[in-house]
Amino acid sequence: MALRWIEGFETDQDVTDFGRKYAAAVNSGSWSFSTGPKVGSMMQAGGGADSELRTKTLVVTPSNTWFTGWRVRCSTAAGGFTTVTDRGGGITAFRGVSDQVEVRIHSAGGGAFTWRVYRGATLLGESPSFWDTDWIYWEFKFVCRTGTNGSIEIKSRDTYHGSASTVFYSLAAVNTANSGTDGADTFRFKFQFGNNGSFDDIYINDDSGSVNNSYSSGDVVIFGSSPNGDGNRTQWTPSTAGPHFSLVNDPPGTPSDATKIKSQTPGQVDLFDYQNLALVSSGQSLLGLMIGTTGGMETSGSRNLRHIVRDTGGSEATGTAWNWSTTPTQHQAEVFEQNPVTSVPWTKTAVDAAQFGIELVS
Ligand SMILES: [Ca+2]
Ligand SMILES: [Ca+2]
Ligand SMILES: [Ca+2]
Repeated sequence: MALRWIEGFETDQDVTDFGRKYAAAVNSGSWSFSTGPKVGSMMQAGGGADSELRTKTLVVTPSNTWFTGWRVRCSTAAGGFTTVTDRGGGITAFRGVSDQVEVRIHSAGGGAFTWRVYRGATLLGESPSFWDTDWIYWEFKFVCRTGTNGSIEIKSRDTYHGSASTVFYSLAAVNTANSGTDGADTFRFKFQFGNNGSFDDIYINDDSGSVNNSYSSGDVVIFGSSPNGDGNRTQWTPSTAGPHFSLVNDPPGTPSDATKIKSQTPGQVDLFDYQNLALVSSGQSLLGLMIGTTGGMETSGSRNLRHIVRDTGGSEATGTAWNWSTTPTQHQAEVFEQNPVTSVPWTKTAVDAAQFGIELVS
């Protein structure tokens, strides 16, 4: 597996949601959400302070080579980039809690921007200027290594700055491992743009596995979907009698932990229908899918749970079991790069018809 994370800012939008989903979710810059450039919602950074999302550990063993995509718009609206300064917005690769290398948006003045590459406080290099008053889909290759073994490569997916076949900026033979050890396992997305930076459609791949092991090569769109119907089985106990799905499809930005389903009977399954995918055409292949479940122990004890995927034909597959042993509400995310029932790439047709849910294993 090589697809490690996706974020489209649709199903989660407040600091409580993000605090469960991410290792760190800092909203000192007052982020907000509005209609996205492609589908669903986007994040807008506000204020002058840093906001950030830092992923949980994405891999057990750090990988040297990573690919990330990020849709960014740096509006030049009033109050924007009139001074030449690093704005602190960018992507940082970490090994554990140690930062390795950062790619940071820099306001170059006159409405122009550059990407600056930092190892700690050391400026390693700076890209050519770009003009980002409309959305640009950027992709980054991080090779996090010591000595002269590290590199950074940046591609742009717009007409003016590049394409899938061209490199916008390349920095080779540099030390990109500030910790002194090769590898990264965590990424931080930082947002600090006054009221003028907007963001969407993040993916993170490493170079392992047979798919999603390089750039995703394009204008990647992340679609967020919530349960919109009860599926094949509703064996868990609802907090309020009636449909189960409406207890667990809490609106983004206003999570309600009081509405929920619960179980203490191993083997019980709840499955849900989900909103169909927008934008993509029928039969179109998808890069991957990530399921997220929010929950925890109601009082005490410990339980093993796993995600369950039910294909349109009625066959089912299960994900990797995890354990919850504490009462604070947590978030468990799991990537299914391909349909686990058929072991072929997901299509819109298959995702739209599939059901996803949760099993109390033991
Ligand atoms: Ca979005
Ligand atoms: Ca709820
Ligand atoms: Ca559906």
